[in-house]
Amino acid sequence: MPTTPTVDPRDPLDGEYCPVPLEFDRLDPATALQRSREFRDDMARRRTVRAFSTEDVPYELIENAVATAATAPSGAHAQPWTFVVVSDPDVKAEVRAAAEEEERRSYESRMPDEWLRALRRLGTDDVKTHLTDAPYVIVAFAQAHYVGPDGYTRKHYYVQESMGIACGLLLASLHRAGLATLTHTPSPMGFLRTILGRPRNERPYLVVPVGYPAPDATVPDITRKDLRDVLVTVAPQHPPAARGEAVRGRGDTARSSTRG
Ligand code: IYR
Repeated sequence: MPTTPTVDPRDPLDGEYCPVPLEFDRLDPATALQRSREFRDDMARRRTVRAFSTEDVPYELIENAVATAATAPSGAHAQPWTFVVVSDPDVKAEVRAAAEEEERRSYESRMPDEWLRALRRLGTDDVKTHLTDAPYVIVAFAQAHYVGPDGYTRKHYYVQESMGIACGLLLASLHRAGLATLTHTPSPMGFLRTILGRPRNERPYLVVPVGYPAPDATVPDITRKDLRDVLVTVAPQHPPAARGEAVRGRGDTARSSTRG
């Protein structure tokens, strides 16, 4: 018989399963299709922007994006994230100076040639004007552990995955609100914890400058992969007798098919 772990009152994740009815809106097929297409087409217009206008943006758009990010699923529902929204010009300048110092070293000597070659078509370098031009810089921190007020600690699970999903939602919300973003990862970025005064259990995960694009902003001429190159379906074959006969498409395995 497995032993039932005792509930530790110091641990907010400890507790029994208390089921409540699911609230779920079943969409009619036409509405579902329309919403799905609209979201797909809108997200396809998102571009990573590196040149920002200094024009302010409504704070509520930022707040809503963080609230949306915080709806992400997370390991054991631990919600292991903190989003620090920086608009103070002095703090942005401090972050920029520290980021540029690290990036200078990276571009000059830390990044191997292969990496530098992969970045060439993106037009990046060690000058990070976006960190001071963009009216908001959101820094997402990942909490490796829970730390209670009494010093009680417990590991968080699937932190990388949880953070990735949350930041994806953050970017989607900001884009839907008509704002431009940059997913920026200065490396290493430990300096952010110090500058922003975050506790030791938090690691910087992603820096997201947010604002309107500069009027003369440019983006690289790059394309996204074709759906056929990223989507593999494993669907029943028709007629059923044909099952087991592989239908091969691009990038397929013998067990899968490109048929939807
Ligand atoms: N962190 C550097 C380099 C960089 C790395 C990748 I991977 C990118 O997609 C873009 C940039 C920088 O921010 O410039």
